[in-house]
Amino acid sequence: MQIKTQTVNINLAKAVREGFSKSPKSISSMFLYDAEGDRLFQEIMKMPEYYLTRCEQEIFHMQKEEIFKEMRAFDEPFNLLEFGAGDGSKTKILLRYLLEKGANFTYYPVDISEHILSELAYSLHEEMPALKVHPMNFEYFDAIRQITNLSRQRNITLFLGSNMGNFTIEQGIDFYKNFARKSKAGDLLFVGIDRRKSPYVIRKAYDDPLGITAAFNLNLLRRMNRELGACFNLEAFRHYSFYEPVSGEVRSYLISQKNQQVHFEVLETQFFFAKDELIHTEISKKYSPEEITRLAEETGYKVLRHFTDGRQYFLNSLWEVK
Ligand code: AVI
Repeated sequence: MQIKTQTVNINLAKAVREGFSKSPKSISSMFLYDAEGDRLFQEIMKMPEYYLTRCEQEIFHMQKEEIFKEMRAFDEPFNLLEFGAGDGSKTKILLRYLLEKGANFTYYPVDISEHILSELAYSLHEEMPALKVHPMNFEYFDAIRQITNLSRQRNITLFLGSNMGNFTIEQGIDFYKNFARKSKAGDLLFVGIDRRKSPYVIRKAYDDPLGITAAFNLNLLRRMNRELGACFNLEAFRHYSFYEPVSGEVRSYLISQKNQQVHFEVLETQFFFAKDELIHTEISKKYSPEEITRLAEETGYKVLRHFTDGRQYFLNSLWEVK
């Protein structure tokens, strides 16, 4: 198979070499988001079982006035950063309101997907031509390094959609501490968090009957076929996810359905997958409000306020850098 060098993803190659040499095999969930992964995630957000997006939208629609009052968003100019901006479907509710009310700010959406970021920039230009936008195509930790290059105005940073749930506890602590260190006193962080709730509700959100989540997970293999010249047969793996209510983690895996050897042309190597062997692909952690407050305080922030939806499924928490 002929692989064009420009399509070879060095980070993915490194992640595969490391992650597939461990037991159990694993790969970071950030590689779920190629163009097809972005599209499938947008489908997931529309699924009736995936309550997260609608709960957060409800919070924004119902409480935007209160949120921005608490942020003091109309007092002085500020930088509005967003980690993992995605298609901006929820953020647009906030951006529209800020523009309507005359807030003075520049929007910096950060995303690892170049594709989704350029779509977002285009749609914002069409829908809100007055908005000042500077897209930043970085991984989260690289983006943090860029933050000191922004103007000295106050930073208000959004980290919505339960994106932080995809961190392990250690990664989350590392991320928030790092971010607090780079921030100025008084900078704000507004995080969207999926709350602990009935395990039945959570389990369904990650294993829908139409198999959209399964397709999203399996797309990782298709991506490796395309970008690393791998020869995965997608039929020979199955999506498996479960919610563990004590840790509050949904864990997602791909499970090999038979003994199989998969060759990676670009890596000039092959990996063996035994029947029923797992590849761990994602953690989606759920938090209680107490866990959130503890996490904020341990990592250099003071919680100003929690905002929640009518069913108390989701929570947006506003933190100030100490
Ligand atoms: C992007 N992230 C917050 C989603 C989540 O809920 O963990 C990704 C996802 N994975 C399966 N369904 C949705």
